[in-house]
Amino acid sequence: MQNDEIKQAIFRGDAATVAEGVRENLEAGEGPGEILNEALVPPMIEVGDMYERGEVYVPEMLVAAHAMKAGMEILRPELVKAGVQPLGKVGLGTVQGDIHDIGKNLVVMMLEGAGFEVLDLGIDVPAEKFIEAVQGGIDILGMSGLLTTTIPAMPEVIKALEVAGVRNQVKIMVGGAPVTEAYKQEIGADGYAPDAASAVRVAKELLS
Ligand code: B1M
Repeated sequence: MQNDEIKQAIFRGDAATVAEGVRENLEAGEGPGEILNEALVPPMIEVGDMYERGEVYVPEMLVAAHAMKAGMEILRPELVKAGVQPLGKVGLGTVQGDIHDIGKNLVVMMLEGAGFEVLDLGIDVPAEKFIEAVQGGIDILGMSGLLTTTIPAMPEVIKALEVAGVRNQVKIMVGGAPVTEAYKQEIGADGYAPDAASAVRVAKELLS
């Protein structure tokens, strides 16, 4: 299947066609890294850019990310087999006491779409689980929080990482509606992103 056909399927959220295209191109002998970088990543970058320019909204981005994910599910084992290195590994979860995950899931999908490996830690994540993720070897730790009452868990996790002696092993990115650039600075995180598209840009900057 032509990359442009896969791209159009991602734009309209047609998961079945994206999956079929990836399968077909693998069977035709195309490399999994090539499919990732030439068929799946560019449309997701384009959707992210369109979102940042205000040309599409969260639902369009969600629909595109879901379709891309269908392709990723087929591609992931092939990428592992072929030893294709991800851009970096991100561990991401919603902080303790907080069960909002729509935005966090979107960030996960956009990061995957950009070529990051993502360990989704889920919701209501205690500090210990964030520490374990860092000890397991990730490049970026992402914390999402939607409640003014739960985002104080973010500096607590950062303190817990310091106590565990692993703070310097990882970059920390924070986000969620009540989080701001000023809050990121106040708590000593390394990056803040206001939305899923900019989370990809910030993650790349943190690793550059
Ligand atoms: Co809740 N809720 N909610 N809720 N909820 C809000 C957040 C609230 C603003 C509604 C309101 O009062 N107007 C309010 C918070 C007020 C505050 O703290 N200032 C609120 C409240 C109070 C509550 C409860 C306490 C209500 C109650 O029970 N009394 C309760 C708390 C439960 C808990 O967490 N312990 C609660 C429950 C729920 C539901 C379960 C019903 C449901 C969540 C379902 C789910 O997530 N699976 C829910 C929802 C849906 C919302 C609203 C309506 C929508 C949130 C959302 O999904 N937005 C919300 C009101 C609103 O925003 N209009 C509200 C869409 C999503 C794509 O955006 O999550 O901001 P967002 O994510 C963005 C960015 O923030 C950023 O990128 C994302 C994509 O662009 N981003 C990151 C997010 N994480 C990031 C991480 C990054 C980088 C960027 O790096 C790591």
